[in-house]
Amino acid sequence: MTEPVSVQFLSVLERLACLSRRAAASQVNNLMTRKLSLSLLGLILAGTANAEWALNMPKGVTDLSLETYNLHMMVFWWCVAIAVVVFGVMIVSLVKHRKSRGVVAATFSHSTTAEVIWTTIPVIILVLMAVPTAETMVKLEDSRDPDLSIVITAYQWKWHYKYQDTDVEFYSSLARESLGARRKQSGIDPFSVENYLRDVDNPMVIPRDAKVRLLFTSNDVIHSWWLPAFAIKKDAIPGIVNEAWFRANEVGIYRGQCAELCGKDHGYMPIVVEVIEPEAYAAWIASHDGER
Ligand SMILES: [Cu+2]
Repeated sequence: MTEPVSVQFLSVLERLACLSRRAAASQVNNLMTRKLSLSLLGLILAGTANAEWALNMPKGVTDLSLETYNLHMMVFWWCVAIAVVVFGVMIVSLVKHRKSRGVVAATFSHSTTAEVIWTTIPVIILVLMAVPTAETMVKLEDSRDPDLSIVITAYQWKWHYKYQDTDVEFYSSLARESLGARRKQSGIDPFSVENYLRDVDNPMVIPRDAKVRLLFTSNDVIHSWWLPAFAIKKDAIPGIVNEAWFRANEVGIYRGQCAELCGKDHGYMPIVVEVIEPEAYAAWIASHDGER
């Protein structure tokens, strides 16, 4: 029996819809593949474009940043050794005692010798890690007798530096060039801006070889002052004063950023510290004292 025309028409329509659905699906797939390969390409290119890109923490330019780096590497190699031993024993046991070889499982439970060994070895490793760590932590906390103290107050979204015992104080905000380029449809290519989003209008200026004590607080929300070259990352919390110190060994410009999600412009409050020779610093402080 032939179907009525309307039913035939409906089935043709259904088949057409099915075909178009398949076509749409394959189009979406193509689009996804294209997008994915483009993003992967972008990632690879971004990696090569940024020469400063590195996986490990930097050694920094202070004695304590180097000590922190060495501690980090020591713990890292301990972890590698532990992983090699533990996974090695596991893999060897799995292969050597596999069922296909007809190995029968042991039936004992509790072994005092094993328990003593797997308690003693980790304790020894932890002590070996804890002793140098405690030594470094004591040094990190010892901010006595500084040559210079600076109060750093965080704002949404800039930093304020006040040099104690002087009239020097100023705000440090995102540099004008970055500010212009970050605006939507600014027409400025961010890659054409030097130190894009990592530059400020007024950097913090510090003399080389001076013990600088930093006091952190905040005017609004929690921020975090992070400068990898000095191995300092301290929270700036409203109503609380945190402390850190450093002695920079090398003249140079060091960059960091806020490391605590602090609002919509969290990504736009970089930190720049300029370490200069003591004589140049004396001239700088004299020219800025009472000016701002
Ligand atoms: Cu912040």
